[in-house]
Amino acid sequence: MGKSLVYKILERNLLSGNLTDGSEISVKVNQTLTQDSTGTMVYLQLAAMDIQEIQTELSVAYIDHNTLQAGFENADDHEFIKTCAAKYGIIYSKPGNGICHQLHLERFAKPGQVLIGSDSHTPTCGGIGTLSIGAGGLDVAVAMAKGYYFFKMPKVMNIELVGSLQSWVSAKDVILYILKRLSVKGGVGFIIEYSGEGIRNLSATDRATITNMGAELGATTSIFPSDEITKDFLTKQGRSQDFVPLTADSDAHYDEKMQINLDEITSMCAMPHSPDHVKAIRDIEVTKIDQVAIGSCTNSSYTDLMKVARILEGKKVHPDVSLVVSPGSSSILKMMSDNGALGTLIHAGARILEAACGPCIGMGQAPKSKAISLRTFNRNFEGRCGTKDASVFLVSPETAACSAITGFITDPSLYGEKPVIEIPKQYHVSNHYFIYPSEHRADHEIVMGPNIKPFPVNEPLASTMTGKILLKTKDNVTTDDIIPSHAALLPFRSNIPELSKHCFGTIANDFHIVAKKYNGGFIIGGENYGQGSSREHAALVPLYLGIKVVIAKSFARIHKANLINAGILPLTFVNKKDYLCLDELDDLRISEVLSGLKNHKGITLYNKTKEILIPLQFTGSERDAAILAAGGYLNYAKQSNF
Ligand code: MIC
Ligand code: SF4
Repeated sequence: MGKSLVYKILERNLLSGNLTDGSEISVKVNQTLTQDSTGTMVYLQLAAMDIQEIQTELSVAYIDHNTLQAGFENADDHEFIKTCAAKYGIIYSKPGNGICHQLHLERFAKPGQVLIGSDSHTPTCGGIGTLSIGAGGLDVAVAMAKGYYFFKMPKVMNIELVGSLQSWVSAKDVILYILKRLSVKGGVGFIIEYSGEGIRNLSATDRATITNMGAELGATTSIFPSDEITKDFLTKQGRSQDFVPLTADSDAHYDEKMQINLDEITSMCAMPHSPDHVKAIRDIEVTKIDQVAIGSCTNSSYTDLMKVARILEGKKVHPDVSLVVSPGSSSILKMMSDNGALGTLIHAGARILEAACGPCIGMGQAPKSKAISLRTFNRNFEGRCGTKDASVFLVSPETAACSAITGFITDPSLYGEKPVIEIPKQYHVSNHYFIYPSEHRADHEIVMGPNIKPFPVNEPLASTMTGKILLKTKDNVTTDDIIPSHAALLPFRSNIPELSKHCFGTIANDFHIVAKKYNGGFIIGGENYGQGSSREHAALVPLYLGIKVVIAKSFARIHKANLINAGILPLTFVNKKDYLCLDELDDLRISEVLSGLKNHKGITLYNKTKEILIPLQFTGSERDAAILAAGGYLNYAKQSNF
């Protein structure tokens, strides 16, 4: 039996364990990336590890999420990250340079390497054959400090793409179509590997759009082979030397297989408030729109934005629509400024934003109350745009641009001739926004402004834990629900005490008050608890508020790892229907926790209020159990020297 592409890369980087489904492995990490909203925590943790310099071949600290300097807080965070980068030997990407995933794809990612990033959309670089995984901040700090990453070997799913895309249909429609078929849980426990003759019709950035939104499927990562198209992209970025050809063997073994005929896909739209709530645009009723936002790590490449400019050429944005465009990188912005496309967008009435995440993470451009906002982004969770009662629809750049002109959600195929884009022979490449580390690292002092507060560190796990249920949630609770991210809160990503006042703010306003009143306690979750982002604040803030245990029907991968790293016990129901036997403010007790974890015996929950016993289980590795017993990864690291 031949090897999959995933198997080949992991085999080359394997440090411990074996590559069978479900076993814990550790791999050598070649590259890491961080961005500012998770980065401050990563660098506080890295500093706590007391290292001299990083062990990875290349690490980059991007500033892209929070570039709006409405107070001193963000500037403090940026300076802190910049000085850490200089001290430890990390490349620093200044604000304005662009979105981490787009920039990393353009400048640094290499086919066949392993990249770990403190952002859930790190798999974007899978578009050029990099095995790129989104992880919690502490995992990324450890990857930099020690050069390795531990995770549970996922299953590998092969998606074979056949046929070719219809006119006006693009990569975004492909991934929305896959989300419709598989749902936000469909990729959980899998790495998705694409193959088939259909991939020949997808550019490197098209492929990156698809791997980017593999995060929304819940997949560990997604990857495309590295072929002539990859080579062409790298060559145009001035990096032909980074190309290596990489494909799966023709008789490769996969745990699951699926075939998708690209010809069958039409323009798609993810309806509010979930990326898998997908419909074909032709099946949606005529919907008038208020805002169109184009950009984000999903759709901000040169080709995406050039398509938009061509569609808007000689046209005018509808009077009732606000169109905002944020390029993925400063290079794209420069090329569009040089070739006149920027002028075309401005002439049509678009608002041009900085090359950054911007509206995707609610940093500005919150739409008006009850607005209908059409976005080329990857997430449309309730309230994420900054306006609680707004409805966000996710679409392709083609659909977004045509709709901006007509003023309602428009199937682009009804619009006329598809624009033809000329790809330049060479992309603009500039180093002016990067600061490369110097030789004299020891001379650098880390600067910590008043916005940077210490992060909470847990205590070793107690064998008996008691407390009340402080909150019971429904299925698919997102990290945005646990710790909302918007313009008012993002400046406090390095300030856990301040952030804690907003924990679960969108679903239980007074959660932090209740948590303080009862001195912490338990949270009960439904399926896929903690889906969405990699932000470890969704574990650190509950830790700060005294949460000891989260019991759910199932957990999202990165969030579960973040809970373990924080020393919060993630348990699941043996019988999911027992979820119904727990109510808010019930008094709970679990005992013999340590032996239960160690021997995989299971843990029994006693609901004192209802006088019933409920069987629970812990589904982590032995190493996870040891981390929990020590009270989180940092304590564990001190005890065991990792
Ligand atoms: C997001 O898209 O929600 C973010 C902001 O990029 C997050 C990281 C974070 O919460 O800081 C992600 O996706 O991991
Ligand atoms: Fe930035 Fe949005 Fe991408 Fe997150 S999903 S990295 S906020 S552009």
